[in-house]
Amino acid sequence: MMRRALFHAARAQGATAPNPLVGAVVVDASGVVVGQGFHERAGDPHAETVALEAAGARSRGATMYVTLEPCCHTGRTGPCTERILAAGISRVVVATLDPDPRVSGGGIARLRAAGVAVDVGLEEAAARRLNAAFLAAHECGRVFVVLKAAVSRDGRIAAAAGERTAISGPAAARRTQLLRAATDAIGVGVGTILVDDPLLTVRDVVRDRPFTRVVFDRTLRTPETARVLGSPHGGRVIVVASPAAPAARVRALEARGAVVIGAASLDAACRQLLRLDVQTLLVEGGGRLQRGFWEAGLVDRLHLIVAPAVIGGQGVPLFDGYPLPWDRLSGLNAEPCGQDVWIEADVHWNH
Ligand code: AOF
Ligand code: ZN
Repeated sequence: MMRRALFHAARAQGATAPNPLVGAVVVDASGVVVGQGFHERAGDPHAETVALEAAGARSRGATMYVTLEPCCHTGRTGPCTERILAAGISRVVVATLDPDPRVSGGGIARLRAAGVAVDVGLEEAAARRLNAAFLAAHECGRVFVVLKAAVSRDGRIAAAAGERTAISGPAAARRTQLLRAATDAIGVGVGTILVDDPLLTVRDVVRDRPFTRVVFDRTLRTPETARVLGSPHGGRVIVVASPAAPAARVRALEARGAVVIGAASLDAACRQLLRLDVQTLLVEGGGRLQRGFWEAGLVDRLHLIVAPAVIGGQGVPLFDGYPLPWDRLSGLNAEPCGQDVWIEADVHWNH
């Protein structure tokens, strides 16, 4: 039943930020599912409410399986704990606690105080993985970093520094768009802006939340004519500069509509981005920025696309030669993607 609740929660993937993905299933005493539902987007009813409404009077005496601790606060919607009590649910099984300071154990305490049996921890690892970005926001105070890189079979990301090299195929390009659509922002280094002049937009997939493009550009070398600045329909542009960046350049980029922030380190930038409502950042390139994120221990999830091509020893190595810390990866999954292999893994830094 909890796996079923997780399945429902995942149906809103990419649509709920900054709110979590939540699913709920209501089961009566004879084991029949009488209601189920999920949270569709921030501001919409919570999963518990959706499932209870579907169950109606059959909630009385039933058990609710829910992927996140029910809330006990009045935010955009009322507290789920009170709805659960009003519906007469007698037992609640929760996958994981809600780190939101407005809840944080309070939901479970409220239900128990009212006589409801509560169990916590069923399928907890899967629930935490599903809401990794939401949890990182509340538990670490920074954006969740997803790094995507495409490499040749011999581990090169380009034929030469500063040269655009097509490595992965069309199936991977499509899947990259889906990945972009599920994140809040895409990040690239200024080198990529200077070499590729990309738009950094989400294309050919459905996305109804605003997108953010982030350029990491310490000394503000981004040209005012960069295509990313001339495409406001693609979402706002945040330029992350060093606090010492020249004020004239800051003004010039602001005049082109960019939000320029000063950050002394990538870690500081990740904290500031969260305050600007970016919960998930997809770092796509280039090699130097990717290496910077690895070295700073800031990568939370890795997507590595391995293409059949061989580039040779003169090519630019993945992560600028920084060794891939295999011992920090878990939940490794590899599957064919057109001509390529798409590898996904979680990264653990123990900090
Ligand atoms: C959700 N969906 O199904 C559940 C949530 O923005 P609000 O006012 O709706 O409140 C969001 C908080 O509610 C969120 O941080 C989490 O603590 C709690 N539970 N949120 O968006 C849901 N169950
Ligand atoms: Zn709620």
